[in-house]
Amino acid sequence: LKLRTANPRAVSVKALTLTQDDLKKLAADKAVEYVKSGMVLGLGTGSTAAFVVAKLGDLLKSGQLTDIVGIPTSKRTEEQARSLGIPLSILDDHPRLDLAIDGADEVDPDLNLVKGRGGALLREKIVEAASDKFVVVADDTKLVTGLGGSGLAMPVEVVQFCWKYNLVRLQDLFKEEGVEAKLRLKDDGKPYVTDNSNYIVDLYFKTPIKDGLAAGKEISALEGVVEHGLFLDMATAVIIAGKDGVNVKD
Ligand code: ABF
Repeated sequence: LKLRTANPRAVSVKALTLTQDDLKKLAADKAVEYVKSGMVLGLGTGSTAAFVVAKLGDLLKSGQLTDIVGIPTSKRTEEQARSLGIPLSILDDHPRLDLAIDGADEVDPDLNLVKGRGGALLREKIVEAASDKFVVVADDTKLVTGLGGSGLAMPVEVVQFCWKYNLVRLQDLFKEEGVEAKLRLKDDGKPYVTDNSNYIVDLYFKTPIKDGLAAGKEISALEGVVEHGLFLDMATAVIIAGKDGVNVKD
């Protein structure tokens, strides 16, 4: 892994007053430097990815970027990009993308990720797998030493028909790790429904996942599971903004 610091002094002086949103924006601005005119781009979901989409809109408006086409990873992102006049298309017309930029919930030292707390993991994983490069943008609160180690949710998208079956099986699968599995609910107490009309079962690990690859395979093997939030060996670069500056790991 290479670690580069982009102009750390300039950023760290300002960092004294930087909010988490400022850090997300710094990471987003750095990521947009990877974008060239004419590219087909995967547009991520979440508050950090939204800064990327906003910046792309600005660059298109000012004429600094031309001819880009975006493939959104969620209806939310599609709406934002459309409102900014970013030309959009679908994966069927562009099954191979040049670059995807997206946020993450957890980033480990080997650039493996947990994603999907924003509920868009299925389309994110497909679009990012279809991209030649996948750049992750995050503030430094997302760094973990082991995936699942933040104590927050590791999402699994499941079909509605068998959500309870999947919840019970997932809990059994990780019994030794003391996992708690919960159906994701909206504020009104009704199940959260993804853009693909599925439910999400969130897994809460008491300790970090020991073998992410094995865990991912076991989860995917359950009938009724559509996708899980472990994004292993997918990111080509991670841009992390923190009080010490903006670091690019690739
Ligand atoms: C998407 O947005 C998701 O994969 C992840 O769950 C979430 C991160 O959101 P935020 O940038 O708002 O923290 O990238």
